[in-house]
Amino acid sequence: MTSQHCILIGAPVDSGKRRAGCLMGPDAFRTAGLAAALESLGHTVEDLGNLTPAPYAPDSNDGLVFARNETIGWTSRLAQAAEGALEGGLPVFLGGDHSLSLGSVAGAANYAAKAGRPLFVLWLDAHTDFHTPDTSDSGNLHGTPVGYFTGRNGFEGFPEVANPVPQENVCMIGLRSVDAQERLALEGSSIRTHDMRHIDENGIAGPLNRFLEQVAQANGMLHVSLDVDFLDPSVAPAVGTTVPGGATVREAHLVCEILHDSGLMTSLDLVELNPFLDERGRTAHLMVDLCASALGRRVFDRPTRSYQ
Ligand code: 4U7
Ligand code: MN
Ligand code: MN
Ligand code: MN
Repeated sequence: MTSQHCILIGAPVDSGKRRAGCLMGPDAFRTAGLAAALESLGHTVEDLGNLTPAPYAPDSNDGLVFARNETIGWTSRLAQAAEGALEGGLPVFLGGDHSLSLGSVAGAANYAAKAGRPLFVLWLDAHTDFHTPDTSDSGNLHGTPVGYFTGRNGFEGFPEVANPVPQENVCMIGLRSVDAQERLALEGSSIRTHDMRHIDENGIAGPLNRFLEQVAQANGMLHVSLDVDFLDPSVAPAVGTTVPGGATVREAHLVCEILHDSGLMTSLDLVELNPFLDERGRTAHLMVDLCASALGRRVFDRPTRSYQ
């Protein structure tokens, strides 16, 4: 197994929605033993501690969009951090709500552009997060990262997206809550969307393997964004946006195991954990176990599949 240098980046982002608690996420991941789990797999681990947002103007919060300026501050800080950390290893962003991915993915895209490689994004989520601040009914920016990093309009005041991720390079798995405006925009896009019915009928490995083949053929970098609500709330209750009918524990592990075997993942977000809503740390532990699977934990070795 190839050993990696894992760079843990705490991002206690809580500005992406009104219900507080995700700011406790990074410390919950640490408490659940993330660093030790990765070290036991032979990796080296460097924990950069928790980031703070770049300076931002106070938010009045009198309009629909919540904490816009604070999220702008986080976005520029996180983009910088992602671009920098990719120089030295595999960044693992410990969220924080999903608005952190405006920055983590934009920064990964900048790094990929410098390296002359395309960036691909695997979005594991109940939601598509394809809103813009103009289309969102809730005004919660954790529903907008994919809109942002694919270069949709409506993000005035946010750092300019220098290297938008092409829609063809985005694959979503786990979907079961898509708003009308997102559906409309997705219909005119080439983002690959796999809803839970698709997983029920076909299994989860097929669509993932097809996507990974595309990444490998393009010599792409791969950013994986894992939202806690990808999982069924019965096994992962520590999330504000529970949607029944999510991935099982085994489906989620299989995704992570396949990701590891592919050798293609270059950065990872663990997002939307709200420890305030957890039951004796079970969701934090499950997320840590999934991260360990993505970095090589397995029961038995098996022949490696080639994606080239
Ligand atoms: B998450 C929602 F209306 N679409 O925009 C919205 F259903 O990062 C949910 O995936 C967004 O958890 C969920 O508020 C964002 C809603
Ligand atoms: Mn999300
Ligand atoms: Mn979600
Ligand atoms: Mn959520």
